[in-house]
Amino acid sequence: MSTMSGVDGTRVTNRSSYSRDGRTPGVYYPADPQPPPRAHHSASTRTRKEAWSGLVTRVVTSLRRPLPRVRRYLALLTGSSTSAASTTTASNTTTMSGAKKNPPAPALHKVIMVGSGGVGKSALTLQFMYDEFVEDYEPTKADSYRKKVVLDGEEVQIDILDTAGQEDYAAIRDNYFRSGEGFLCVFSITEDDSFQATQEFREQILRVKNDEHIPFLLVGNKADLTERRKVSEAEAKNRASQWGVPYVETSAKTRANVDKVFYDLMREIRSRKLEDNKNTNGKGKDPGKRKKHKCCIL
Ligand SMILES: Nc1nc2c(ncn2[C@@H]2O[C@H](COP(=O)(O)OP(=O)(O)O)[C@@H](O)[C@H]2O)c(=O)[nH]1
Ligand SMILES: [Mg+2]
Repeated sequence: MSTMSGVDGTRVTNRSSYSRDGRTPGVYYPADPQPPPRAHHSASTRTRKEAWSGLVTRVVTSLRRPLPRVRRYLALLTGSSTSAASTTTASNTTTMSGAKKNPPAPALHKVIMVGSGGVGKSALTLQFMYDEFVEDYEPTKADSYRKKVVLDGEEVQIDILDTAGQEDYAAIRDNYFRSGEGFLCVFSITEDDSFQATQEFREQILRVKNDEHIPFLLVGNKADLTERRKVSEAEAKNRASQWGVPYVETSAKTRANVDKVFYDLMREIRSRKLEDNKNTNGKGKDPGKRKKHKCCIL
């Protein structure tokens, strides 16, 4: 092995022996009329066939490297192609959609409290909402409350409209009723007038909703005041069965059956919505056919 300096001063290292004229193959000497042929072009070291096959190999290798990436991009763009590409696409979609999609909002069930003043509509609502019995609640105040609850393992929201006072104006009252999906019709077992008034509330609701199967519970409140009872359980049950609705006695004071009336009503609303959905999907009967209550113009 020897080391020589080339014309430009760069070091040239040659492991082969010198050629006969003492020059190193592959090195250009300015005295030459033509640069000498490059060593690998020499027919003596490599045949023409080998040169071609080497060139083809290099081209194929350089093309092969970016191909998988190009193929993957194409697959993403067209949504098709190789199994590897479709697996990537599918898993990306799942991840991306899983991360982007918001969880569905819990179902909202709208409940309306109706009944004469002083029967305990607000006391029942506040007991259900905040677990407390309010002795002196503002009698003329109408309020709406919303709470997340778990109904048979499913998280739902209940919206309670506690009506009062304004329902004297028919237009306002009708608007309230129209927005309701279910009704708790409350009377006090200590006051017969409040029991009689339930008949009118029922009629108003049926007229506005035009649906005699609207989710509805008859509620006899103040059940703790047994010594002051004026409305018998049998009488109330009889009316409820005439209407085809459940009758439940409650006490906002002791909390007896408070949760029950709200949860039972939500269950009715929920199954009613499911039934309506089935009907609108064309699998059941026409929801209009269920509405049997007719307006009577006198
Ligand atoms: N003992 C007893 N008193 C009740 C009960 N529910 C309500 N009250 C009382 O009855 C009064 C009227 O109740 P309120 O909820 O304001 O009636 P609303 O007008 O229907 O909303 C209040 O003084 C309450 O404390 C109950 O279940 N038992
Ligand atoms: Mg009230």
